[in-house]
Amino acid sequence: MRNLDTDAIETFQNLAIELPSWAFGNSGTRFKVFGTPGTPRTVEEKIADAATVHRFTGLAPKVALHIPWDVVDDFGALRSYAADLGVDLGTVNSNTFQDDDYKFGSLTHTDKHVRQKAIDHHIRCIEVMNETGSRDLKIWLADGTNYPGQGDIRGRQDRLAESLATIYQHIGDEQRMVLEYKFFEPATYMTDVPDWGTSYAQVSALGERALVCLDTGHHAPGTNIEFIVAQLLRLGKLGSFDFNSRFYADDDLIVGAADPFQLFRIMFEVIRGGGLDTGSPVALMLDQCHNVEEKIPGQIRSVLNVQEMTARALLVDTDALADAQDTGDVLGANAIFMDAFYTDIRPDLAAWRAERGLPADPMAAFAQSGYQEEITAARVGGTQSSWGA
Ligand code: AOS
Ligand code: ZN
Ligand code: ZN
Repeated sequence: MRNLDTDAIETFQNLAIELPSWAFGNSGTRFKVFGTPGTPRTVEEKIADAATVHRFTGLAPKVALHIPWDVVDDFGALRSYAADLGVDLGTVNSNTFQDDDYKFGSLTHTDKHVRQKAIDHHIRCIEVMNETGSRDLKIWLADGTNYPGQGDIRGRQDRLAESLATIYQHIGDEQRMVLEYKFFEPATYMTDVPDWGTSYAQVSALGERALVCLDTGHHAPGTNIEFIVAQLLRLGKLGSFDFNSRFYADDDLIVGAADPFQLFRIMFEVIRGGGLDTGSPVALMLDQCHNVEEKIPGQIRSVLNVQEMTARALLVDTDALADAQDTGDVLGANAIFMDAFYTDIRPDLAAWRAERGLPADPMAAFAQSGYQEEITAARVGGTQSSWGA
């Protein structure tokens, strides 16, 4: 690959992205969920689609599950099914946001029975992980309040800490817990884990196998996300990413679609902080929904976008950059950074794929493969899966 030395190539080749099972189901807004022909009806069909993304890109060897949306009788069998298709089962996502009992909170609820129910759900998720071989339990909470005075902010933090500590006791030696933050939605006044600082404070109190999950769509406009990436890597507490992009809210759009330069800056800091080194503990996941575009090509586009910005970030001449930074050469440093971002590396990536027996143009290869037509014909009857079911 152009201008990449051996170390950079190794870093580049370490890129592996985990796909969310729910990206293959139908999703939408509160106004309408549009169905798509060929949408999976079962967990197995979602995994088959995820494996297809991996087959065409070589970039997506894992599928993240969501409990209870992806519940099956035999998770061990599901693991073998996935392995036969060439992928592993990845992060298990818990769900305490679709049950009436959680109207006023789950792990933070004032009623200890509701808290226990939410804790038990997470313990069940860990049991699933034991069967699927998954390393990570990802917790995103919808807990929060809509009106000032509605809840005791401090009390809710204390209950959250206690609930998380109970769950953490069940995390195995080879497993981890990652706590995702989000500054709004569904709660509108206060979210119980609104920012990286809160997530960091909560997971730091637990132990070294508790880490922060950074969803790129969960920040206020203008937030310098790459700074958060740099800081969490520096602290050794960046466990995983939920990649997506946004224009206005938690849009869950294709990563790199809204702001490729931001993705470049994030990948630069990931690389700078060792997040793509061999054996790195940082899991790169997507958390996306494809409301109007086709789902499998949507996922292919997403992983390719991450790959492309990773390659461009690796093009930064870091020695020259350090010199410029040390000598106060503001514009020189900026130019070195921007040169890499503006380098069109797509032909090099196409050649690199072809050398490895992958399609040079995965989007075109998928379109010509007939897979979409096949699943459209085969997946008739039954209920299409969707985000939330
Ligand atoms: C919610 O906004 C979050 O991004 C979560 O990661 C959530 O678990 C995911 O969207 C699947 O439900
Ligand atoms: Zn997320
Ligand atoms: Zn989100």
